[in-house]
Amino acid sequence: MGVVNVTPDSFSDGGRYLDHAAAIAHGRELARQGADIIDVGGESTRPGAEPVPAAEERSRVLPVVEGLVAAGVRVSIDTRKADVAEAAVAAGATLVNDVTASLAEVAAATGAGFVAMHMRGDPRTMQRRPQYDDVVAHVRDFLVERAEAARALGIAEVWIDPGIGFGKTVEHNLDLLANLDELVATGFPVLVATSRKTTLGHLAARADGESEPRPVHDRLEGSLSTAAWALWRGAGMVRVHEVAETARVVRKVRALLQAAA
Ligand code: HH2
Repeated sequence: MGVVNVTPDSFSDGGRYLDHAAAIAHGRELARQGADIIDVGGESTRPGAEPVPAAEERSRVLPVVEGLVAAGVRVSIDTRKADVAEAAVAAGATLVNDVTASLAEVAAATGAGFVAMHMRGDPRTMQRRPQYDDVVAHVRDFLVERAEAARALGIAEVWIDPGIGFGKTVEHNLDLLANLDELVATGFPVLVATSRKTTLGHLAARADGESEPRPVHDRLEGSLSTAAWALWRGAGMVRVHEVAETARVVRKVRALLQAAA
């Protein structure tokens, strides 16, 4: 899954694809590089982000969804709002990627697939001292409950996603990645999105013995190594900004998994 953020303020590519033509060209390029799905979003959910009015979000994403669908690209809509999801599916999107895990009814009514992601709180406040007794069990139980509810509504394609960075400390995120098999064991296909996130800056500093976390544009190795890790541990999809590099890694991981089978 390749990311196209049609926003001025996304944490890693804000402002680069606010122009519709630039966003469509970028999405087409990511598809050419090997993305099976392009995830189009019109509202940043980075920590501290302010919500965007629905009309503004619709006007950012709908022309991009239409342009990509017309080019034969499979599109998912990354939104927290029912009316944005509905309009995007009407424009040809076939997957509702919902960081609040609350839009299953919209997906069911429109015939789209559904991604249920775990987030604690909302983006404005979620990084204020998040705490869990057992983050892996908490996230797994929440996702299974949402995914089963989505299935009960008749949705055939239901993904679960631990929501790396959404109301979680670096240790929580690493714990979730280390125990991904607990999510895989639920039987629902697992989507993992670590690409360029803060935890990777800390992971790189820890692994490489550096005192400062790596900045956002210096996290490619972290993105690739966590994508490889996630796929090896059984994830079915990774959501990434750097598709060409990830696609090359995915092919190697697949070959290794086949050799090990
Ligand atoms: N992360 C982001 C956005 N959407 N969707 C899913 N399913 N899982 C994720 O972890 C996830 C997501 C945040 O990344 P990005 O879109 O690059 O940044 P921003 O929210 O600042 O636009």
